[in-house]
Amino acid sequence: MKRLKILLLFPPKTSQIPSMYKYLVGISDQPGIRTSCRWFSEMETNTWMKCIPSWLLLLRGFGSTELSLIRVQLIVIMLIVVFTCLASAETRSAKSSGVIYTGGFVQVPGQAKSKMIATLSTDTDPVDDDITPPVVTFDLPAVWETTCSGQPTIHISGTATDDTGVVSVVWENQEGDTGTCTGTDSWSSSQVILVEGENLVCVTAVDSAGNVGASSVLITYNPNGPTVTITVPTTGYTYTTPTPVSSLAVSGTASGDRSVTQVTWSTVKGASGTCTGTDTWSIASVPLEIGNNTLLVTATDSAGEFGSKTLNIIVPDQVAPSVTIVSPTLAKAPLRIGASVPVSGTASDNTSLKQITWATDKGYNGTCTGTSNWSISQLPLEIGDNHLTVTATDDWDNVNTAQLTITRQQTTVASAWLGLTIAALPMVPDIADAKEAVGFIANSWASYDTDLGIYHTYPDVACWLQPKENTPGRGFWGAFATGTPDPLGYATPLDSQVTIHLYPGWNIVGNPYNTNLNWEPDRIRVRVTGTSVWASMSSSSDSVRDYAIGWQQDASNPLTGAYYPIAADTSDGVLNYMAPWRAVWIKAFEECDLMFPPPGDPQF
Ligand SMILES: [Ca+2]
Ligand SMILES: [Ca+2]
Repeated sequence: MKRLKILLLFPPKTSQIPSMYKYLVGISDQPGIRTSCRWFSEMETNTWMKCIPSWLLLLRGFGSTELSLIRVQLIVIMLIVVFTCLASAETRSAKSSGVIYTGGFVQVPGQAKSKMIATLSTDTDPVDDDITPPVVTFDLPAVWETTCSGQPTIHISGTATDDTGVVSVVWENQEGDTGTCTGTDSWSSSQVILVEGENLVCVTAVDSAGNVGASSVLITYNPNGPTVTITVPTTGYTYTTPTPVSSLAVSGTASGDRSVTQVTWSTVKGASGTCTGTDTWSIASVPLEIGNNTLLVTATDSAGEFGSKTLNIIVPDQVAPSVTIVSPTLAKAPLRIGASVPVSGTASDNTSLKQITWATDKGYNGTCTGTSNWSISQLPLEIGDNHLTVTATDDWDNVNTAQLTITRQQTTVASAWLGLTIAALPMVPDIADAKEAVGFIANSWASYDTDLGIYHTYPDVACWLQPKENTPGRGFWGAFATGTPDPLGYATPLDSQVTIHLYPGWNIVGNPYNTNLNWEPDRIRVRVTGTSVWASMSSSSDSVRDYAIGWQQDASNPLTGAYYPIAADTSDGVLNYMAPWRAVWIKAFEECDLMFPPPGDPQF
């Protein structure tokens, strides 16, 4: 696996195109944030590049004849990428035919020191899909532009993160000095060499796929300035407070060839002030926030020369995040039908959330999509209780959890929905599109419109499961292959009342509940439209017949079958209950509402 990287840039500080120059090349996938940069020398200009504006210089040659053809091809693409980026002031990254394009503007803080822009790289290993470079950040120096004095070396440190893992981290300055940093995810080096004046120091991280990410800092080195040391709370580079305090006392010394006239301080959180004392100075109270409060102490001498020292003061976050499961609700969780359920919720933290993960006692687990608003697209469920634990983790690895028990109900769809069926869904389905929800053969799905006396056949939306809330109680003709799907949704609570509207004539009425429903005309209620009085079906013979007609598939040929009666009386061939997932014909003589006794409400 070999990667060939081509990098573009704006020349720093000059509009001239030199034949030899050192250039900072930067790459970004987010406007305003450098994710990569690198120094190059031996920049070449070629005659056919003259069409490019003089302020935009190009790429280094490969110096390898076998690559010349690739070079020409890529240069053409490169120009398109560059000008696209210039025109849109945005960045983008794409991969096509083994070529990775990344482009965009990067405004380096503190004027036009260097602005950088776009990169292409060839990916000779099409199997490798990692095109994400590591992201490098500095902890020290914590600000992009800083100063230092004393010894001509500086300590730098920071982090490098990557989706597949960082392999190595190196630093390099514009003089060509380079060194390997200690560590990868957390890296540091105490031996970065400085020259008097401005030093652009670049740290480059490489991931296992060869993607390069980098970041830089600009350090102004003044060898004549006073040397500042920090002695309290530590002489090291980093101090982590034992508890989340809001302020800290800091003190140290300053000395040089001339007398020190003033020592000032500032933090990256925006606090600043003048220290008490000079040769030995102190700050009574540096205000702190959770996170890194890098402190910069600067001493000025009688000649106006200055020197500085930084200390990372880290205040730990010890507050756990909060996490809540919003859907399913506690009321719906015991009612789930089907092999999975979408889950969603919220989380929050006093600093920031790293990730939300989930696991069930059935052995399933994963990472949620999102953090403050998180979701699990489909949580796998097994029949019975599924204990779900959702865990929120903040950037400091504090955790908190939320639990919910989701019960997947036993269903008998497979037997009820074999072959030709008068089907019912005792549930509010997740999906209104009947085909998507129940998966019948071809377009073999229809509802009967008693009022109009016609069938509505799929894809007519009149036979869809909408409004979804009105699905319990409806009935449909459907034809199913063996191995019918389990529709996803929430069952009707067994103690809830379902009102079913009937029109004069034969109506297809579904069992609204996921259980057998005894046919009890004394308890089944009827209310004539326009009135408010419910009467028993037994005493409503002018409104509705007190029996129903069901359909039973032929076991040997389920695409055929025969009608059978459902009534209170259990004489020959009569069934006295409605099975779940089935619907029946019921004849009304006038427009009325029907209500079955809820199986979970014996008082009904
Ligand atoms: Ca990567
Ligand atoms: Ca926290």
